[in-house]
Amino acid sequence: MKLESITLHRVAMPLVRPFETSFARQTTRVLLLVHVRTGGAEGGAEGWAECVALEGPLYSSEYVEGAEHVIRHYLAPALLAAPDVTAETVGPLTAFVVGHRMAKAALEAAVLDAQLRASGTSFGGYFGAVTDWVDCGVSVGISPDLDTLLDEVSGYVEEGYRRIKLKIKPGWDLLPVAAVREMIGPDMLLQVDANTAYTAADIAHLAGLDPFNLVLIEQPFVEEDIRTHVALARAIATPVCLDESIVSVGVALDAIERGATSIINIKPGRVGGYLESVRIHDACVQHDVPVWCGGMLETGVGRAANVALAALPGFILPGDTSASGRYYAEDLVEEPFVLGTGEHAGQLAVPTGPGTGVTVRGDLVRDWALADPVILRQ
Ligand code: SMG
Ligand code: MG
Repeated sequence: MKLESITLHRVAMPLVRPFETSFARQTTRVLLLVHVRTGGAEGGAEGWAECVALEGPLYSSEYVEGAEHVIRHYLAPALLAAPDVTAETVGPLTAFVVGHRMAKAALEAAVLDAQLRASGTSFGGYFGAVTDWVDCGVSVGISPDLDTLLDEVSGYVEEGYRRIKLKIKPGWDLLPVAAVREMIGPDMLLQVDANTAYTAADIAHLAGLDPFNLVLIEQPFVEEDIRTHVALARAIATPVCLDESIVSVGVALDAIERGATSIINIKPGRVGGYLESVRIHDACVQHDVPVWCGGMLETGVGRAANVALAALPGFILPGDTSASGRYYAEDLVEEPFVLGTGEHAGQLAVPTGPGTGVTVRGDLVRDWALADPVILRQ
């Protein structure tokens, strides 16, 4: 396909409740949407994607304005100049730029959406989805107090979520975990995420999580520090799962072989795209390492693609693929994600339409715009 234009939309969407992690408290999701149009013989295909970078460089070094800048000045010009672009060539065509994986992932996903809409294939079909429904978990932020936390968690349990993830940090760990485990009972899947808030000096303290039978502890130490994750994995019974550290299939394999992680959180934005995500999935299946799909407070645009990815066979743990209503009163797509009922309680249906299978609501993209769209052409 020849790319005719790449349009960037910066929007701000109010969250239904504040989301607090060890690094920030968010009340609004500021995000970048990428819209591509193709020309050439196929003519007129369109694709949409969402860049998962947060407003500030707090979860990762990437952030919304930085992603917009690198797309405008480096990535988009390379793609717009290429005579033929497919999702499979976005990686090679943009490899001259170091890092900026979230920005690259958004471009790759938008091109993939256009390509698959043109051929009438769904994301799930393209990835090799093996199921029509995926198990959903929910990520619960740090609360002002235990009562508020228990209220929030019990609401999610009633809604049917199949797994609870608690955000933790020093000073907010053993007590909330104990209280939630007591409330939800011994069988409900429960895990924690520290977003790099601990250090090697906390290993003995983190062993205090072992009695609560957690599915995993996610990313307690800084992203470059594989060694301390190895030490923790040797010292505690709770499985260690890396998120921030895993930026490619090579890093994933290295971390697995060194014993730093026995479960992997796959976030397509963090690893540079859905194609690299599928490669990580395949490598993990080969090594018998379970994977699950992470979340970045996506709108329906990114969620649709994540749910399709989570339908691959290695995604055996529920993902942070929650329903639209967990985040937004009104989602950006015409088909908001709603949890199933009956045997599909706590699950989301994998979209089946061409591309992501969802339709972006142009009215909301305009209503929530933070700036005029940026239209890039060759
Ligand atoms: O999308 O439900 C979601 C959020 C899941 O906890 C979540 N994401 O480290 O895994 C993580 C965080 C990163 C984003 S925090 C704004
Ligand atoms: Mg995480």
